[in-house]
Amino acid sequence: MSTIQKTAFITGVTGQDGAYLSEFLLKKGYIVHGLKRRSSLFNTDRIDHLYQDPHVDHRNFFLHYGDMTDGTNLIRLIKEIQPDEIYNLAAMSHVAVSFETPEYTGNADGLGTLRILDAVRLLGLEKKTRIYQASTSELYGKVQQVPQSETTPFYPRSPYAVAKMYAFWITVNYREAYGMYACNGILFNHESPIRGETFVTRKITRATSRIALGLQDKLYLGNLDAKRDWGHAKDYVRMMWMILQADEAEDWVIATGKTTPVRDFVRMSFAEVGIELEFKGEGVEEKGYVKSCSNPKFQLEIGTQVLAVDPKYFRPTEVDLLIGDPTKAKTKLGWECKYDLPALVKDMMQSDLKLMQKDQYLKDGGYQTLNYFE
Ligand code: NDP
Ligand code: GDR
Repeated sequence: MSTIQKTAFITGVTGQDGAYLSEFLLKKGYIVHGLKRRSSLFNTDRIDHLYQDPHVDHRNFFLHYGDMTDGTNLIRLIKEIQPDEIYNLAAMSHVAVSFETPEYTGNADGLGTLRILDAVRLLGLEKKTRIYQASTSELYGKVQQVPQSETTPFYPRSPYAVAKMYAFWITVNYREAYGMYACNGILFNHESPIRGETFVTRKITRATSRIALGLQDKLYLGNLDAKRDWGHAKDYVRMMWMILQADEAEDWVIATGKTTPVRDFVRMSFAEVGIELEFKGEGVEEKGYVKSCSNPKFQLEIGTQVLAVDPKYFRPTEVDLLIGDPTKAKTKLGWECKYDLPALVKDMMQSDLKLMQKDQYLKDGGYQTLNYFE
């Protein structure tokens, strides 16, 4: 039985989701084109295992330079690639950083989405090209109702979320105005061993590994009370693809349906290396201490302080509670999560422990290691 080989264009291919999605689509037999930014150093760590020598025949993975703020570049690329599916994952994706760079965030995350949609329209590809827009649970922002579903009203709480709200509605508008197959996946937080190092989960699993190995003394965090619905990125990229295979273009919530405070994520990460923590104090005075250490490999004394709150990580406006209702995706598309939170924490901790052991060898050999804890 012969099947027609599909072509996908992924913006944000060098990011966490772009890397997992590329792998997923290549395994499905797609030709994958990715948009990467020019940077002064290589920025392709997450996709280096997929890289193909440009001088060999029969390649199915291509990278193109470009930027979400450069409309002519996007039009030219989409014209050349003629994609069956576009996954618009590129974004300045850090909520706290968006308060520092609000105009750029609006341009890349909000107008960038318009540039993709309008390129497809301009090129007359409305009936050929399906578009996935990376929408976010940050749209819900200030808690109005839980669990949050496709019908929950939005109340964005950061320049990032406001930009993504424009992107959400312009996607809906182009679907309704021009009959385009364009969908929003409203994804709740999803993490993995290749999560960016400054998002809270990865910051925690990296620091926990470093503290256990004696490479770092303390972990500084902001709001420990924030609650997030955390899933595994591998489960979520599968859903991006499923969304574009559905008969009708719609918007979908993807979440686990469970929520956990940041403090408990810390607790679970330390538990993975046999360290039990106890928390004392409140607000900015809260601290975390070693209560017991059952793993003889790690020499942490009982009572050692390993966690402190630094108010510099507080946000001007916070999103306190996210918990998604994925009923629609489960019933209409048959989506299921393979990873629960303990499995996610285990996966991240195993990976970061290995990574930090490398740092330990380097340090023991007299080499400098990365000492950046943002
Ligand atoms: P990452 O931050 O890991 O990746 C973002 C990607 O966008 C990177 O490839 C980055 O390039 C690229 N990028 C940033 N700005 C530009 C620009 N101006 N032009 C071109 N490319 C750009 O994010 P994730 O993989 O975690 O998330 C993917 C998408 O999903 C994002 O849009 C995010 O906002 C959204 N999202 C993520 C969730 C999550 O929990 N992970 C939840 C809900 C939505 P570079 O590598 O060069 O920095
Ligand atoms: P979020 O993820 O803002 O939900 O956005 P992040 O991991 O940055 O924060 C989650 C919660 O943890 C609290 N927090 C800290 N956060 C960071 N980064 N660093 C800290 O030291 C720290 N201490 C406490 C935060 O205040 C927050 O409440 C992510 C991104 O991937 C977005 O692109 C995506 O849209 C949403 O998830 C869904």
